[in-house]
Amino acid sequence: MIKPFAYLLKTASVLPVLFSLVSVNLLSSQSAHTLWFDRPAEHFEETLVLGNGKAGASIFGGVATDSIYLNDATLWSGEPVDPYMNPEAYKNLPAIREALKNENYKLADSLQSKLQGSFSQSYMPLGTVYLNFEHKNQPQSYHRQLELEKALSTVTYKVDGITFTREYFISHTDQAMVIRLKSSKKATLNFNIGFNSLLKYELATNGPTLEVNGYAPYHVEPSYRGKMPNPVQFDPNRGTRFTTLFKIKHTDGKLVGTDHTLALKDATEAIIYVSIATSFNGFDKNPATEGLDHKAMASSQLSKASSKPFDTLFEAHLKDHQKYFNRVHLNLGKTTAEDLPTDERLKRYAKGEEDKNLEVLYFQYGRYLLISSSRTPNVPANLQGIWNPYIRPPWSSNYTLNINAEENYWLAENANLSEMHQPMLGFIENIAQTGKITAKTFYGAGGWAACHNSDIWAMSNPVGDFGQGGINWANWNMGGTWLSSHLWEHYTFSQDSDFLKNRAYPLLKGAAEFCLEWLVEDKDGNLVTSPGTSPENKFITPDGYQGATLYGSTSDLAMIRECFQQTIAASEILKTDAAFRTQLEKALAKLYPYQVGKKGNLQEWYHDWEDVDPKHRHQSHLYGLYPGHHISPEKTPELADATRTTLNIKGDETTGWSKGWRINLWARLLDGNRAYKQYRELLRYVAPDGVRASYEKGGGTYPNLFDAHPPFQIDGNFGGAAAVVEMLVQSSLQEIRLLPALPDVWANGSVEGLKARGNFEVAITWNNKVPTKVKIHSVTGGSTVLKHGTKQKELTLKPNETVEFNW
Ligand code: FUC
Repeated sequence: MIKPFAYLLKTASVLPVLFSLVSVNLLSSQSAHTLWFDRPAEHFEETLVLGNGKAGASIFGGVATDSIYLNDATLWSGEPVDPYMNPEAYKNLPAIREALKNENYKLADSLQSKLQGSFSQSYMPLGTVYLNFEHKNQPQSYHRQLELEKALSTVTYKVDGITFTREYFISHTDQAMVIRLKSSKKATLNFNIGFNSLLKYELATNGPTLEVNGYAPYHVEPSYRGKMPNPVQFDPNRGTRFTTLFKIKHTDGKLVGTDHTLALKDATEAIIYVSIATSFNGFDKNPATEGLDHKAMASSQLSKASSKPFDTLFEAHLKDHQKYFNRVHLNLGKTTAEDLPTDERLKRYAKGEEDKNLEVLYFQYGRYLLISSSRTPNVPANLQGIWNPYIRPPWSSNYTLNINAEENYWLAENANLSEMHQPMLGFIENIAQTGKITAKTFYGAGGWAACHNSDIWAMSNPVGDFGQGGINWANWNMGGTWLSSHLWEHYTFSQDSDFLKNRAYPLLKGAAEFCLEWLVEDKDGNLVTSPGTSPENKFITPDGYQGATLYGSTSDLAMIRECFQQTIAASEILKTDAAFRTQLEKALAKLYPYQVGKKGNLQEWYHDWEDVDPKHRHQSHLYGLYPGHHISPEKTPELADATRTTLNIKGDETTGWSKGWRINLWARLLDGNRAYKQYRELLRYVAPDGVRASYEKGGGTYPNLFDAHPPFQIDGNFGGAAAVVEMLVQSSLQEIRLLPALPDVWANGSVEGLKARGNFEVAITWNNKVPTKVKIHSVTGGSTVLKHGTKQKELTLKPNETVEFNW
């Protein structure tokens, strides 16, 4: 329990210039690391969420009934995709290219609809567990919280003078959710467990265990297709199967089982163990006929976990979680903010009040969410991480590759959670397999390609239901090109040359091969994509046509540029493929160059055309500035100016993920105050509004600190957290910039454990915006140059060597 006054006294005594970074954070840990409320959740966006990277729980913490939404990262609708779904689509390319040559954009748009395949499948809700209590009277002193450092949620309240406590965590080590219930007075704990689900399922009790067996739909239509006949299709012989087991262990009282519930009467303490398993057995295995034995897995997990006492399970859980969470400490200096429930705190902050620990909390919450949602091999965090109660979730809660899936992983390396990047890296290996067929059948090219959407089946084809999808989003085909940058980024941070050689390079090469074959010459001999689009935007031609299909879209070329540069760098490091490298270098030199438009903006289209929506949330043509590296104020000042003008034309009002991206863009433009302004806006309070949310209202943050696109979409959480790092440390394989975009309001502070390229860990203490002490730890050995302002310092360190000095 938080004691607000004790906490205030402790924080007030913290001097920001202390170099002992760890102790500073221990002192300020309460409100920088804890979410809390004085009442139960009414809405999903008020729940406190837990996850072990596979199983997820959203806890309402109700008094008479506690509802907990359960999820499993591997429970999706659908079955393996047929990548040959439109085997002759590529035959339409000559006609599209001809239309573009003739500047007939309308015809090009209509022909592009022939380059579409099926939609992705959706991430499924597993079900809701209900804990029903026999409380007759109103509760008092209600408190529920989530401690990020412990990955532990707690609910406490009093009824009739008796204190009731519930503690919840989900162990990765033991693959089980554990709930301990206690009452302060003997034999007053009375509750039963119930379950229901939007999926097909059966319930049975077996001694102290409630058993659920069910299956997911084999097909779900995306929510944005609206009302249509039969959008959710079940077949008992198709789709992913699941088993969920609940076991009650009690020291006293009496257990009573009915067909559908388990009840415990007159107990003082009890533990509920929850075990979940699905039949998902990889993207290319039929989950009904070639699936894993989910029943055996669930029961073995349950028997192992329930043979251990609560404390043993919790200690192992804590050790595992803190191995990752405790790597990074951030202190932004003295705060005067009072300790309020998290929603009140957000509302107060929205009025412009200071709350530095809320800014730290949002950053650490991003790290917490990634640890909690990204630990399943080949199954990255989706649009909602792993937390989803809807059977037709917003945008299918899928992997949206034109920004969202990648943004989820922007903090993985720099916020020192490289292990959590692995599910995404494994997923890229899968999608490169279906993507080989997509490249060939849709685009007549070698290598591999992926498009706008994907799912657990690693689908890579352009979506749209064979001609129904909007060209401005459905036909984009740079998903593989963008994804491949994650392989290179993982290498630059980890310096893992085995990974580069055996896993990354073949995939980078395949992505580059696709681009090389996809490029064609324009009338002046420049290389361009044709057809191309710019994610979700539309242009207006001089004669007034509003279209999406053109040649040489800036974002296509930006992504290809970055992909070629990274593949060239990788082949140089590996001393391989000299001939292919030369091909890439030649193509790079011939790419249609960036253009600065009449407004001083970075042109989004080949021609200097107007946009249908100049304030559009997507800004893919700025890719070279962030997440790419080929535009910067230092290396390409004119282009950096043009990106700044584009951002100013767009204005700051935008959705959650888009804001997360813009903060990073402003940080790369070295404008800390503008980045901070947008960070504050990302933390703007948004009331819970479920799937009815409309994004015209702009993005922000829900009471439980979930990002509001709106609706809830987790990418803004991750993008915002990544941007905090980008304000404090930026790096390349040659240098580390200290405090490159520090906002004025963060004039004093300290950070420890951030990662820089070259596999360095960075700690900085700063005062009046200038570093005072710096500590660099080299994990694998190597050289770098530290920079701040005009000052710089060269460093060469041995593996595992640490240096610490006054700046
Ligand atoms: C793209 C975006 C939307 C949303 C969706 C998941 O279509 O334009 O804003 O993020 O993906």
